[in-house]
Amino acid sequence: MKAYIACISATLVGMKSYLNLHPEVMEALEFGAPVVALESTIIAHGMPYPENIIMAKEVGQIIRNAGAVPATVACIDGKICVGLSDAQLDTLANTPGVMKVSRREVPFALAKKKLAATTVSATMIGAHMAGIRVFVTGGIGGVHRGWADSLDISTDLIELSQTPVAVVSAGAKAILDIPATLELLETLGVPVISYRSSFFGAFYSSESNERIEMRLDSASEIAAFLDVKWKLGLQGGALISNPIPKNYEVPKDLIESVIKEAIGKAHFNNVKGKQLTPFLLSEIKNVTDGRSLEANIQLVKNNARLGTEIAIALTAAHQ
Ligand code: PSU
Ligand code: MN
Repeated sequence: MKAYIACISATLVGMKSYLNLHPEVMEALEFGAPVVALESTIIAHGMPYPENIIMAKEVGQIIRNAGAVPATVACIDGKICVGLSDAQLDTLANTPGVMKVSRREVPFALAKKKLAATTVSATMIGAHMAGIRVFVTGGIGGVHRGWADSLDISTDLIELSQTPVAVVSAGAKAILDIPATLELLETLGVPVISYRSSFFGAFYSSESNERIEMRLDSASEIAAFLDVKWKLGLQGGALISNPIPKNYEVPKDLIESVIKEAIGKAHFNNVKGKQLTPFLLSEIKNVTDGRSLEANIQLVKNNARLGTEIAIALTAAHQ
């Protein structure tokens, strides 16, 4: 028993030596105040400069105004940093060649002291190590169209099945095979909660064609759901689909032809693996004359508002 405890605490000490909490985040967590995690891939690879840094700062402000502490996650100087300074956000936003890390690359980025942006999976890992239970992104990665040939399935889905963090997302990116993404989430036992809609969000558009059974209409109901799931000891997180507000959406038919064209261009240029998602997002932005980028920014802000409400409701439930 003693050896077992020594082993566990050695693991914790080891883990903590790679974790760097921003003092504001540490203080909030110590006092049980609400904290909302944010990812950095969306900054370094998901949007161009300077829209990316403007978005990052505005989203942080939205979370603060609503009563929580924002904690962007990234790998910097050999640490998983949870909560970044403005200078660190600036560096991530405008340094060329920032690495994109998901679960498997995190140890490489730390051991080699790379400047690395965390995807949904790596951000969930950082959030969980810090003790944060709510994480806001734009749209999770999922099963790519043509998966039967490429086997390109984002590790975000596997992470959701094993790491206890709730991820607020505008459904899944429309560039994906959405029905297949939902099937795999079901197989993996990941709850998909739909906020104020009976349909799964399609990122740029508020509704995909996929119905969601578990609809909840308030942040407190979502917090209650999460509380039950975690009290039952059921492993993993949950995906909260929060549709983009209708006034900012790009209609499904319009975006679909743009997506098909972008996927064709990716094939032609042999763009694959982790380069594929950033390539498609940037192509779609160019073809829509920035309309898709504006939608992306607005949906992240919308997710930040809901994520903060959930984080507050969760801390209230635990007091
Ligand atoms: N949400 C956005 N833009 C993004 C992403 C999410 O609005 O760029 C990122 C997330 O980091 C997600 C990644 O984990 O896209 C998916 O990458 P891949 O398809 O290579 O797994
Ligand atoms: Mn992939």
